[in-house]
Amino acid sequence: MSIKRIVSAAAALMLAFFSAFAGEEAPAPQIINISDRNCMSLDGQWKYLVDPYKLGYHNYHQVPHSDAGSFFADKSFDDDRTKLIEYSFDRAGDISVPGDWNTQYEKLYYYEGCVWYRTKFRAEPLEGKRYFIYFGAVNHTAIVALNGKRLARHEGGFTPFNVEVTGLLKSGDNSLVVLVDNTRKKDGVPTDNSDWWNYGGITRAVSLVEMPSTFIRDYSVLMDKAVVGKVRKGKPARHKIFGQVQLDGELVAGQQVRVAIPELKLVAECTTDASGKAVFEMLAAPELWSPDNPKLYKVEIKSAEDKTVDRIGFRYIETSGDKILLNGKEIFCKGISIHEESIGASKRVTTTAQCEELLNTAKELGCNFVRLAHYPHNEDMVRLAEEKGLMVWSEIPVYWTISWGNPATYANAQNQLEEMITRDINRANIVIWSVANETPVSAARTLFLSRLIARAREMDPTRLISAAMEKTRVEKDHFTVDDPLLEYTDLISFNQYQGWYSSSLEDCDRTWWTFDVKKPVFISEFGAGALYGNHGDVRERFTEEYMADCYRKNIKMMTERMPGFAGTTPWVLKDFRSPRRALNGIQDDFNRKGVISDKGEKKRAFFVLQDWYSE
Ligand code: GCB
Repeated sequence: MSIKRIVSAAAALMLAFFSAFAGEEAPAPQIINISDRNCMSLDGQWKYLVDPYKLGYHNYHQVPHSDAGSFFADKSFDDDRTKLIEYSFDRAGDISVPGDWNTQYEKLYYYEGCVWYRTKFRAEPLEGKRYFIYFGAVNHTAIVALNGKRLARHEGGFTPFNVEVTGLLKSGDNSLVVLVDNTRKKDGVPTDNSDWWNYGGITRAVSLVEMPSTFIRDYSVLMDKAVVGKVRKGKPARHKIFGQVQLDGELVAGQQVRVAIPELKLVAECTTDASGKAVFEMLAAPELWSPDNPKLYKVEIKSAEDKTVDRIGFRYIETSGDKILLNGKEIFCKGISIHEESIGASKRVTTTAQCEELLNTAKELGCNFVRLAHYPHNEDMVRLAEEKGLMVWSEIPVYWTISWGNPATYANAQNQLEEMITRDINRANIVIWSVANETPVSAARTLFLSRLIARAREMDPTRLISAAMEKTRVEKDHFTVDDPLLEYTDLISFNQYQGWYSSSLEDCDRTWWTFDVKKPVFISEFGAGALYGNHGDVRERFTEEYMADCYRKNIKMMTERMPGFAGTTPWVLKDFRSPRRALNGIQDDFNRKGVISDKGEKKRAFFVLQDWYSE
């Protein structure tokens, strides 16, 4: 082959490669408070095609297909049988959206890879309106196409995204195709190794959203902790309520925006800058949100063409020495960690009732706090927790051994952090953003995490920021946390499994702790495994007796020999599916550290924790 031909073949390949990525740019900026919008649900039975070799995406030499040549085109063998079309969504099986695929079909239980989803829906787009397809979450990457045109690619399995379809949405029938890929990747966030089920699919609700041409895309309404002016006896203290409103559409400086809290008789009138952002502040003495009084106010936000209403609570959270203060008063966080997996069927949560069931169990335990592990949970979960007076620790799946040196991995982690904070910045119950879980200490990792922390503080100056770190042995039974990340976090928060992983039950009785910095100590995990109904000697692993004793000993250790102990979220509310649990007859693909079983039965440890929390 001549040099010229090689060069032109390479150029053709490059062109094919890059043109395939046209239409796979990032989605439109996130629209918040979606439940208040004019939405048409696209949930229901979609068609699905399993595609482990990405046949519908690229050819046998792995050159990506054009839109027309790919499954995004939604053609069918039956359209014209003289043509070779080797797929048909119309002939494919049905799959529920939202839902994970693993628990819908036995053949997909362990499946990790690509699955194509297709739904057809009717629409009547109106002149002058803008349209978006909103996805609550798709695990892990999604490429979205409408009516044969590829539009956007989103990475991150637990945060929402929306794709603009204005102009493409047709009157009458529309075809929406999503290529979902849950392949685990070394450079991914999470990485290829974790301790939860890698549920694939369109796991949260999908809707078609109609917006005015210039609309309110996102906003924050936050309370500053500083008290303004003198506090008069018997009167609530005044604070600054501040925030910003971001418009989307035709942006010129000087657009009017109004933020009102009718119950407080408060109105802020402000105007946008050239980028469509308006900032405001007002003084107020609201009734404060707390676990005992989860008060929410109706907040109205108006622009020339748009209006949205939210329910927002006001509170302030801070630390003072080794104490956590909520609204200026010390609070002990009585928590539990929760995975987003339903009780009973043990699948990805898809309904409000399933969120209710998990949170009500936490309330029954006596909790005022939940750690929503190890990724952002669905919005219903956070909002319901807010109504029930449960404070929340919310985190991104930077878990164990991320590729710290890879800029793309960092960009992915930061994007997930930003999407989480954008969606939930107005939730009063979220008191901690956490950037990582049990990450091995190294210079590259601390730099990675400190950058995430700086970004979180920049987006939201009103919350505590932390990470679930790990313990360090000083000598024999004496432990501490020796982690350079402590310089950046508000808490000394860490997971410790005294009595389960690293030591015997008796060791708990001797373990003692000291810390070199004075910050609140938060035990983000402790626990032990037991199969519900498995009884035996207190020293026998996986019996309820062992687990209950481990809880008793840990509670004693933390309350008596851990200075600055300010809260805990034991691991974990419910037995959850994990591919790392291979002990048949006991684990059967479940991590058995739940204080309730996968079916919801209460283990003895549940009552130990409940008794302690009720003290
Ligand atoms: C941990 C992890 C959590 C695991 C748990 C366990 O430290 O943070 O994701 O599931 O231990 O059970 O091993």
